[in-house]
Amino acid sequence: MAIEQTLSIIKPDAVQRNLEGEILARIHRAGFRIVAIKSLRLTKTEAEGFYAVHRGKGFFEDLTTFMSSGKVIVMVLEADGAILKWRDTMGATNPANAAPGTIRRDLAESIQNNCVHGSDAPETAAFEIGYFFSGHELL
Ligand code: 3AN
Repeated sequence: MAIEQTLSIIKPDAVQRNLEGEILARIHRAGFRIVAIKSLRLTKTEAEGFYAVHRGKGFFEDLTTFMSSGKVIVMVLEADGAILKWRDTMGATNPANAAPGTIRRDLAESIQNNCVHGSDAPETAAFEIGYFFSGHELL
C-alpha cells in the first residue's frame, strides 16, 4: 500500500466532552503519524464550504450549525493507506452501525454528533487538507 495523507477532525461534541486525549491516543495506537494539527473554531460559512458536497441535503443546516458550534481539532494523518485506515478506525457514520472498538461505536452519541471526521477518497483528502493547511505546514 502507498503512504497517504487524510484529513481528520475531532468534532465539537468530542472537544466539548474532553475526548481529545482519548482520540489522539487511538490515532497513535492505530499507527498514524500526525503531520499537522491545529485547534480552531469554524464560522458557519467555513463549515458550509467544507461540507459543500452535502449542500441541499436535509441534514446540511443542522450539520453546519453543529460544526461551527465550538472548537474543533483539525489534523493531517499519514500512514500506509491512511484514508481507509482512518475510516476503519472511526467506524460507520451512524454509531449504532459502527463496529465494536471503533471511535464512533465507543464514544459517539448520534449520527450527527459522531466525534470525528475523515476524508472518504484521495480527491476529497486533497481538497480537505488544502482547506485547512498550507504547504509549509505539511513538511
Ligand atoms: P462520514 O463523516 O462518515 O464520511 P458523511 O460524509 O456521509 O459521513 O456525512 C458527513 C457528516 O454529516 C457526518 N459525519 C455526520 O456528522 C453528518 N450526517 C451524515 N448523515 C447524516 C444524517 N442522516 N443525519 C444527520 N447527520 C448526518
